[in-house]
Amino acid sequence: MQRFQGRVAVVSGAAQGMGKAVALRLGSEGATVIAADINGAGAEKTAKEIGGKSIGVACDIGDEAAVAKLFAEVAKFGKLDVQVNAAAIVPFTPWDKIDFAEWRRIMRVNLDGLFLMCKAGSDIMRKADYGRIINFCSNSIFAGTPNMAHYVASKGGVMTFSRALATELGGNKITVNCVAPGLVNSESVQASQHKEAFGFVEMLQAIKGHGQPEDVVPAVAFLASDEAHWITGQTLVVDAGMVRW
Ligand code: 4PL
Repeated sequence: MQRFQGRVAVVSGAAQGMGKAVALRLGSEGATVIAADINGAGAEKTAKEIGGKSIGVACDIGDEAAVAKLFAEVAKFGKLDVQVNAAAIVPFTPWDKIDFAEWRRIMRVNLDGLFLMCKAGSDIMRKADYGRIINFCSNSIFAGTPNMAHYVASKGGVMTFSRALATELGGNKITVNCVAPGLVNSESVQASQHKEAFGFVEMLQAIKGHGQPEDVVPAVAFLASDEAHWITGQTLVVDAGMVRW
């Protein structure tokens, strides 16, 4: 399939995990991708793997000035068709270790960063009366997954913000949807104690196995495609049936 021929896409969190997997797929289907990540070298590596006019940009999405710099690069492409917001901090912090600084560290990236990215992206999309925004939620908002109360709160915000943004941007024919993965075997999970939860999570899944970044990609690509124009404000759980709602 070549659903993104001639399309310009920005993907945050594109240096690793699901963000990288999504960036590679959009690129392989023809998109020019601006791969953004706080790990600038990793973002550039992703862009190089895609090839063509794709670029990598170092960006801390929680920093308003850094997001402005990122979108100065996006503006050079003349339009923005697709925005995938995958960047997030995935903490493993027991409740008694969450102080206000730790709470703010997560909110700053997972929610403030999403706000900054969606504000800048939609400012470009509104001019064209076209756009696809896909935000990364998490099935932990349904499960109340332990050791990440601040993360769960931030992802609940991602879902409800996306609903509201879908309403605001519908008049401009911009869709805003979420995917809500379960536990996925990404670099950030492998680097944390979350990796110890695969057995428990698998027990709850309707379909057995350990989620991989590539398992989430098709849902994102569909929501990013032209033909998903009648779907907005939705959250699609992509977790092998761990959560059914
Ligand atoms: C079920 O989003 O949804 C662990 C770590 N377990 O980040 C998540 C589950 C994690 C999740 C998540």
